[in-house]
This record gives sequence, structure tokens and C-alpha cells, in this order.
Amino acid sequence: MLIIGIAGGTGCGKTTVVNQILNELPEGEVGILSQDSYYMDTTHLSYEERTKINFDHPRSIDFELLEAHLKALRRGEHVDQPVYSFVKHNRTGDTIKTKPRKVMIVEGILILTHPELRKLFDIKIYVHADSDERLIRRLKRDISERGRDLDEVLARYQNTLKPMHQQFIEPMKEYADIIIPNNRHNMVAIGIVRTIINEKLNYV
Ligand code: UZR
Ligand code: MG
Repeated sequence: MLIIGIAGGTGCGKTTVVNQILNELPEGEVGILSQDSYYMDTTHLSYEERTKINFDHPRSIDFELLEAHLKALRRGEHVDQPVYSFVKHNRTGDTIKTKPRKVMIVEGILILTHPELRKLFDIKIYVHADSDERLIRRLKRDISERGRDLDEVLARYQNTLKPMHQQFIEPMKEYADIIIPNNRHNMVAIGIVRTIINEKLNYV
């Protein structure tokens, strides 16, 4: 199994990069684990309390579960990936059965901050986009898909997203094997990653 970790700040286009990589690869050969599925269970908190959580700090992630799932997949076992709701800020209680594949991609803003998890990645990728580009994407997404308003997104950006990015996310570039620039499209970098995956699928 080839395990690829893809990190980068919010709005850098991780999800798009993953989709571009998957595009044209044989369907069903590559599996995905998203950090979003592994936010800590917050059922014991009220909605009001949950909105105050700092979701950009590594302690908001259930890294133990993510690590356990990745190790289980590597052993050839299925895992039940929790389903997360950004509207409720909590796990929904549903899970998605995730099968082990020859290539597994793990994506999320904080996945390179955890040393044990880093060790499990064969390839570590950091997607870089300038902070203004990221803020623009984040604004559009949170307003259209996550039911937020302009003031709320901007306040969160200044109070948590930006400082957490500087403290925990940006420094992870140092661990990256490949840095994909993503202010615009970057088909060359995507092509390189796809080639590596294809080699794994064809020759191992
Ligand atoms: P990406 N996030 C939420 O907005 N609500 C939640 O319940 C859980 C997470 C956000 C989180 C982070 N920050 O910046 C973003 N906040 O999801 C990560 N606030 O997702 O990598 O797709 O931007
Ligand atoms: Mg995403």
C-alpha cells in the first residue's frame, strides 16, 4: 500500500487537488481518508459550546482514531470512517465503510502535525496557495456551503485561522516531499503525483 498525505492551509485547494489526482486514475484503486471525518466527538457539548471550539488546533483532531484506522487499512482491514457535519460541528453518528486500497490518500490541514501519522506517509505533499487566495476561497465556500456570513468568516479568519495557520500549518512545509503551488491550476505537479501513483498501481 502506498499512503500519501496531503496538507496545506484552509482554502488552498486540497480537495480540488485530490480530485484532479483521482481524475483519470482507474476508479476504485485509490481510497481517501479525510481529516474532516476525524474531528473529536463533541456530543457531550451544546451547539453553543461547539461553535467556540478552535477547529484549527491539532487537539481538535482525533489523531488516535485516524492513526488506528490507517494502520488497520494497511493490515488489509475495513474501517468505519465517521461522517462529520460542518453545520452541527459534530459527527453525525453515521459512518462510511472504507476499504483498503493499493493507494490511500489522507488529506487535511493538520495531518502533518502529528509525528506518528507522518511516519505512516510514504509521500508527504503540501499544497501552497497565497493567503489572500485562500481567504477568498474560504469565504465563498463557508457562505455558500456551510451557512456562515461574511462577518463570521472574517472574524474566525483573524482570530483563529490565521494564527493557527502560522503556528501549526505553514511550518509543516518543512516535512513535505513535494510542494504543489496552487494559486492557479498546476497540471504539471498533478501529473507528477499521478505518475507516481500509476507506477504503484501497475508494477507492485
Ligand atoms: P478545509 N471547520 C468548521 O468550519 N467547522 C467544524 O465544525 C469543523 C471544522 C473548519 C475548520 C478548518 N475551521 O479551518 C476547516 N474552522 O474546517 C478545514 N473554523 O477544512 O481544509 O477544507 O479548509
Ligand atoms: Mg477540504
